[in-house]
Amino acid sequence: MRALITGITGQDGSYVAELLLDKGYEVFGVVRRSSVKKFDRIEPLMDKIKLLEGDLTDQSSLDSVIQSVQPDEVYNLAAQSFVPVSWNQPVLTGDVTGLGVIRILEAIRKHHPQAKFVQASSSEMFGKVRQVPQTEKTAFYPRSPYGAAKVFGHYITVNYRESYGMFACSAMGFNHESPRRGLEFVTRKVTYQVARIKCGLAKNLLMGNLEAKRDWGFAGDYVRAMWMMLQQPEPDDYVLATGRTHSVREMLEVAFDSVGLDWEKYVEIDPKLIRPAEVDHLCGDATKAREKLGWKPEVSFEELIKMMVEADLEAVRRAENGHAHVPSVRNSVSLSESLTRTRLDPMLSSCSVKGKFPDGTVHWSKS
Ligand code: NDP
Ligand code: GDR
Repeated sequence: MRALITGITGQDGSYVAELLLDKGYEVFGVVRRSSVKKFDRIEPLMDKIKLLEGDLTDQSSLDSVIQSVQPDEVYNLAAQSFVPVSWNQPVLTGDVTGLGVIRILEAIRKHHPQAKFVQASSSEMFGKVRQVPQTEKTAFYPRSPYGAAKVFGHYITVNYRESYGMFACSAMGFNHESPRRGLEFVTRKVTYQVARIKCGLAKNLLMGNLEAKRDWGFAGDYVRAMWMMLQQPEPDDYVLATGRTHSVREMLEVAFDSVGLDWEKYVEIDPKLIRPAEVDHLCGDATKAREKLGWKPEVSFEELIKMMVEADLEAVRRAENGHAHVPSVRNSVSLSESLTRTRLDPMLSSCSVKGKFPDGTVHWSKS
């Protein structure tokens, strides 16, 4: 079997690639050209996967990729995925995260229509939620350019399935995290800074809205569900969620508690990190995925946050011992910085892979 993954350099892309290689797939990834290579997450897989240049904003590159690979399965994970950036770069976000979906679907329709396709849709589509918990049938009310672009991506996936009979599925994913999460997302921002505080390298943590609630799961569990969706006799859409919700405040508590610290002594609110419009309360109902796919998430919220803190502690300690470079990520990220700092991850980009964490994720040391 041949699989093509867009966004293979991202968090989910690296987990999907690993999963499919384990299952004996031939794995191809689409990467965009950049002056600095950002292959850190897939470094251990580099001799087993094939990378092709392409960009979701460029139809001709996607046409060529589909024509040359002729994949059995396509995982469309590429996106401008950081919500705050979508207010700063709304047109780019619409182009990549929204129109990018139709470009890849068009490439498949024209050049290899039998390929099975899964779109990484998002709980951000539910936004100002109309119903708790959210199911596949809950009405959408996106609260950011990112959420609106994902609504387009979702509906165009459904439309290509219904218009052309394509095997196109939408994975309506709630927040999923891991030690490979980008440093700008709230869980990783917290676990990384907790590790630095514990090691005496930082004194405080600036945060935005602590009352927002998210349904957080482990990325490894969610990519397994995407694969399961493509093994079904019929294409369909599935909510992927744990069904449990926690506030950012609770997440802080778990993260600081895990290293014996009191979060209230370190956390300060920076009003600049509050979003123009917030998604207050996400909680997914994954009954359909459980009943039809036989899927259920295996890592609990507490296990997830502890796993991330542990991984960050190990990385920071290795750095302290001179085995790796510690990023001097400034704690006081201003709004403009947070809006423009898309995926700056200096630790990961300046390090090479030296081994694996207990969850199978890679860790890093100075190259
Ligand atoms: P990441 O931000 O970690 O990865 C995004 C990927 O998209 C990167 O590989 C990036 O490449 C690539 N990309 C960005 N722009 C382009 C472009 N113009 N052309 C080609 N590739 C591009 O995201 P995640 O792995 O966390 O998420 C994967 C997908 O799932 C995304 O679509 C996201 O919106 C969606 N999603 C994620 C959830 C989560 O909680 N993680 C929940 C719901 C949906 P590069 O390395 O070059 O920047
Ligand atoms: P989200 O994830 O916007 O849900 O999108 P993120 O981790 O960025 O924010 C979650 C919640 O935490 C609040 N928050 C902060 N967030 C960040 N990043 N930094 C902070 O300092 C901070 N303080 C409080 C936010 O306001 C928000 O309520 C993620 C992405 O992966 C999307 O691509 C994906 O589609 C959705 O999850 C489901």
